[in-house]
Amino acid sequence: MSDTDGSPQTLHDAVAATAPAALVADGFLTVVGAIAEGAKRVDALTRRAALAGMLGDTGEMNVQGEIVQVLDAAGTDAFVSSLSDCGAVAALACEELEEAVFVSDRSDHPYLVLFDPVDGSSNIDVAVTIGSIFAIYRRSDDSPVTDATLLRPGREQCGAVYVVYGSSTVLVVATEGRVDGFTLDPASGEFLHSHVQIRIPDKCAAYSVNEGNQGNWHPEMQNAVAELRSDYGLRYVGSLVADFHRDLLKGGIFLYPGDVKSPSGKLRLGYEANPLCYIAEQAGGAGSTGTERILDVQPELLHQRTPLIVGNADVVERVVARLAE
Ligand code: AHM
Ligand code: MG
Repeated sequence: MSDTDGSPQTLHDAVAATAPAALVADGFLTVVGAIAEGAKRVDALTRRAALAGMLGDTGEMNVQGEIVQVLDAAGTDAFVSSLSDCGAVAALACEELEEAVFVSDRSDHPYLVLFDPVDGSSNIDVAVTIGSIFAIYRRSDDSPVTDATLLRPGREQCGAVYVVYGSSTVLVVATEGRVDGFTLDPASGEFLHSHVQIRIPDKCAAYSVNEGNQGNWHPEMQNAVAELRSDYGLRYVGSLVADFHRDLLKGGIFLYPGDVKSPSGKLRLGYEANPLCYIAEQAGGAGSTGTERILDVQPELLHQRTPLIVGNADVVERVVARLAE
């Protein structure tokens, strides 16, 4: 979408023009703006990673039992402060924080945000693409926000965002029935509308899975992936956002299944699987645990893991059918 002079619209103007009016009236642009501000900070740190002291780990372990990278901690600070201060968010949950952050119970803070501040952080030290992922919900009423308030099935999201910090930095935002991409313009420091109404192409171009885990997969999953292997090329970055972004734009399927060692897989429901499956569905794709639509899973824990299969709807369905055999 472009302004009358033909230049691309800003994130603010394009989302204001396309998001559901009820969301725009309720501060959705403020939330997206706060995500964009945090993302610019993470982008700046990523671009200068070694020079900004952003390589390596902090020596600490997060709630998932994973080593916290320096950029994980900096990204957490950036988004917790931009979202807490924006004036529209009631509570936050973040991959790196064991407990939720409760900001305000006031009715003029209608949004809940669950996020992964720096996804694919094992790739930071080797200058490979990373990302940030956000699930956005509207509070269902004005009652005080508690941990339970944050355990919503993904189908109740009112929007979702991811940012991919790659050879360019792109912020993708989805609301009901619509997905758009915005490229960070280094000259103006603005996210500008570059990908209008994204739809997953009909044809699946590649499959994406960590083949190194094959020995731990159940036989049904081994058979399903063998079929994918014979039909498609393999692409695997090892950063979920990077793999998902490629699948969204080029067509593809991403799998991180459960296996004999990790029955629920590796990825987290609340701030990885749910927002990406919401975005996939709005763009014509699908997301499944292997037995259930991801967006229908009722979360029981803030940091719960889930098997994930997401991408072209027909190929996701085909894998789900194989798993049921
Ligand atoms: P993170 O959120 O701690 O970075 O971990 C999630 C990442 C995903 O980005 C990626 O899809 C997956 O872990 C890769 O895992 P593996 O190295 O086991 O293939
Ligand atoms: Mg992650």
